[in-house]
Amino acid sequence: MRETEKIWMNGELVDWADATIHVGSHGLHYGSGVFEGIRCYETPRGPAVFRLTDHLVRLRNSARLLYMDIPYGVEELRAATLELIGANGLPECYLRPLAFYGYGELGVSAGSNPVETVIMSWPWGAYLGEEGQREGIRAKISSWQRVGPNVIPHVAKATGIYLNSMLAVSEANRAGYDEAILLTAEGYVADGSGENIFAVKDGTIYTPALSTSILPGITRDTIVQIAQDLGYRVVEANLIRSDLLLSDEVFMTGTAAEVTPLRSIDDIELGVGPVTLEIQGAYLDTVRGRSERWAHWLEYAAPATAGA
Ligand code: PPE
Repeated sequence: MRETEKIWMNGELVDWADATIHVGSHGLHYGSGVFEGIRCYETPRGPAVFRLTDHLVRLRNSARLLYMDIPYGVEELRAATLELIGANGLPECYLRPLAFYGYGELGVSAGSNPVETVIMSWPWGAYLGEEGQREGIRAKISSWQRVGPNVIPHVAKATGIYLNSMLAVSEANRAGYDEAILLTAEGYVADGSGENIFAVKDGTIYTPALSTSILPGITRDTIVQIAQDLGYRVVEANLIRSDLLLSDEVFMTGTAAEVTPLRSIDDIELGVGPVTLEIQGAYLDTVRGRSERWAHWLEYAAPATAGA
């Protein structure tokens, strides 16, 4: 991780090195936190955060599912995020808001612990590599099942749930693959360790429904709308692994991963196809402020320079 100057912590900007917590913090012991991953892009009108408010609303909803009251509202966190971007002065960055139960009682029940709220920002390039984004990555179906809706609410972007992702991606990496695809207990395709998944077959685009233990990805929602606007039929479907293996194209989406093609799954070659490349191009045009159609998704960090 490349260090930046400041971190926003509980209402103020502190130096990177000073953003520390006690080892007795609840969130460290039990994974009791919620977080977001957001990207700020350089655009012709200055740095713009992609769908910032939507991400912060998801953060609030994630907290609600963990009985957690974040002491800052969406509007306050929005202002804090923009302030941090200004303070660190990077044209592009990844943003990581995080709220977790802090130091107080130990023991699983977190009722009386304070909630700590932070926002970090740092430069983060292509999540699955520049080459992966261009030439596609090699994925493996995981032996680990995606956490089910009655295990941990998968619509919450909760820190503890990421042990599931960590195991899956570690298994895949150790076996020589770039990324894992997790299935539900019933065998339906859910998502990647940090991405949603799409399959293209005979010109139609398929993606697992929100009920299939997936994170309701903001990039997923973006891609559905962009693809429909480009004239594609997008269908939410229960997909099994062979649906992926017999698709014409498969790609993954996420804030960090953007749109990344899967060139093979379990060593069955798929290659990188034209629909994926068209959608990838349209997505990058959108986040980089080159599309009027979706301009409302960009939240500018420095309104003073807007239109300059
Ligand atoms: N599924 C999972 C499991 C997931 O973690 C992400 C985001 C997505 C789908 C896509 O969601 P969205 O970003 O809203 O389109 N994963 C974050 C990276 C995780 C990591 O820290 O590594 C991200 O992309 O920011």
